[in-house]
Amino acid sequence: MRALGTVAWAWLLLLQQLAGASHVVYENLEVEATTAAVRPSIVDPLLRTGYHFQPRKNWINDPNAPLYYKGWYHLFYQYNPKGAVWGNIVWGHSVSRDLINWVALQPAIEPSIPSDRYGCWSGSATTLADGTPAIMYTGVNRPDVNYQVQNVAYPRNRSDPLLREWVKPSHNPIIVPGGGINATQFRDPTTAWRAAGDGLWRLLIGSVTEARHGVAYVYRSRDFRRWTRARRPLHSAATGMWECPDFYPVGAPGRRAGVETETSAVSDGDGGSPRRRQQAKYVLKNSLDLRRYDYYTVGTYDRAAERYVPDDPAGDERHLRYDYGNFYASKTFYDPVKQRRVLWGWANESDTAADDVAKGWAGIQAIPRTVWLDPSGKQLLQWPIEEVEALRGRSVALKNRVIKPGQHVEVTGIQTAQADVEVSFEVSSLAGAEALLDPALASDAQRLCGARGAAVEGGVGPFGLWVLASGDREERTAVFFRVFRRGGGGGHDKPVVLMCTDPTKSSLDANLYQPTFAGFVDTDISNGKISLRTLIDRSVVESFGAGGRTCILSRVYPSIAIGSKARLYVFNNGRADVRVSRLTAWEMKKPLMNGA
Ligand SMILES: *[C@@H]1O[C@H](CO)[C@@H](O)[C@H](O)[C@H]1NC(C)=O
Ligand SMILES: *[C@@H]1O[C@H](CO)[C@@H](O)[C@H](O)[C@H]1NC(C)=O
Ligand SMILES: *[C@H]1O[C@@H](CO)[C@H](O)[C@@H](O)[C@@H]1NC(C)=O
Repeated sequence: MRALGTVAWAWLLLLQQLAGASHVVYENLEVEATTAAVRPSIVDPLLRTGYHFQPRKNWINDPNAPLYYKGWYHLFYQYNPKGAVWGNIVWGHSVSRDLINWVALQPAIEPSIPSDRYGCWSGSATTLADGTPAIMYTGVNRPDVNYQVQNVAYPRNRSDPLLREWVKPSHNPIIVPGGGINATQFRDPTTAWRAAGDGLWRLLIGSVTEARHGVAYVYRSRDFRRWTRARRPLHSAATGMWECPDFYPVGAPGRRAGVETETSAVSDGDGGSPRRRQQAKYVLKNSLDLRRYDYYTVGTYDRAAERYVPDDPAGDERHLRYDYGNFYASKTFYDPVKQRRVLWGWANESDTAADDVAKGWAGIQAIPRTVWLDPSGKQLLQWPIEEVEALRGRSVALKNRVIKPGQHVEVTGIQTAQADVEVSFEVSSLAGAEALLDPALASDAQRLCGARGAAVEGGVGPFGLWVLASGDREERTAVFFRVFRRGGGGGHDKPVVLMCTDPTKSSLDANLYQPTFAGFVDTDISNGKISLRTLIDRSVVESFGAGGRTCILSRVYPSIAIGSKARLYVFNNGRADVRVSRLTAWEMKKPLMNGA
């Protein structure tokens, strides 16, 4: 935000006005969404998010084709211009200088040709050799069935840094299902890459086989126009339909710098020698339609065989997740400005569709995250992009504060409905950790957290934060850790750390989808130390455990803990003392957000 020059700001403000005007036009076309509401939403207007990405109103889902072009970040997204439920999908389009302040433009892609008449669904951007971005997306071309084909679109005016208009060439569609592919399950093309010296582009399309295996098909092309399917898919696993595949190289373990998707035909570019590229690890992510979560593995890309091999042979079953909460249809892009890989993901609402209609909006994007390979090489680390820190305002801190068993401490002095909290905990002793004897719970974080929620006293933990809490703490969302030891291991096993978000007391309204969300944290807690960062944004609680090893985004709708009534506490419901070595909480300002 601070980096923005005056000229850029003038631009943003002008665009903001233009964008506002365009929304007025839509209002006339709108089916009177609000008259359908028979009762006001239980969701208070103050629960609309302050700094998470949202259009001014209506429904959004998948982030599409994130890219950087001539000084601007672009985000496209599945958007219903006519209401707050899924339908009438077009590609919403917003631009930003810093990934934090956003200005909405006219939709970039709308149904207009035979091969997208009944839907313009998700897709990705590829930067071609001459620097032009191309968008590949899924079109629906039949009214009766969701028959899916892939289309391409190019900017009308390459000199326009805002890429306001997109042209669909007449040779669309450029990929149609065939050769046994189920045409209703064939979508979400990835960013294309050129890996080998053969000069061919490659991309993936998500699908499912007759045997119900999720599959990522490889298509190749010399000219970005005629595409041929490779004989074998890049990868496949017994999980049901793969939506929104994402496939990208990552740097060496522990190296935060991202690696650009290979797009130059000569493979000796700035990514190093072909040999070094061969050794680079890759990530394959798929959005599992059946489970509605995003799963990934780390592995290698065998260019000769055009196959991806996960490092962990059980990886496809072990199910590492980007986020153990509400986070789906995600997509990364390489940011050439800061040389990092940035992850966007969609978080839906947890209220009812009737509430969404009544409140007029549904869906947000999670705060963009920088992703890189953990030093162990086994998983990714994720951290909110540094730009979000420009929104930090007034702050308060706690230092060296011991929280005794059963105690809690309120963090006072700032409003915490819209806040960023960083805390370092230190557990006095791990000796009292509960034994984890039930194998069904030991392998299922979600069930474990459901059985041992924040209110169930433990040995080491539960300890953590109560956020969006009411003054009497009747209402609160707990974000916490709990440490276990495995039974029968002779006491030498590494302690098991569970991270959990428990929203079961987040609202007095019982009519909400409020499951506990949890993941294990692969961290060494033998020195007793663990950190937590939580981005609180009115109806969003987005948490990063142990430096981004485990992430959980949860949507909550307090009835009391709204606006200035929202409070923040540190709690300890275990039998071991927990020291807060340091806690800093910042109020978060509101950025420009699409004219809202
Ligand atoms: C293309 O975009 C540039 C930069 O916005 C603008 O100056 C120019 O007039 C545009 N050209 C056309 C044909 O619209
Ligand atoms: C294609 O997928 C749809 C949706 O899952 C399913 O109902 C249909 O039976 C499938 N068709 C074939 C030929 O497998
Ligand atoms: C988000 O909403 C909840 C509650 O309606 C559903 O259970 C989830 O499946 C849904 N998530 C996605 C990704 O659609």
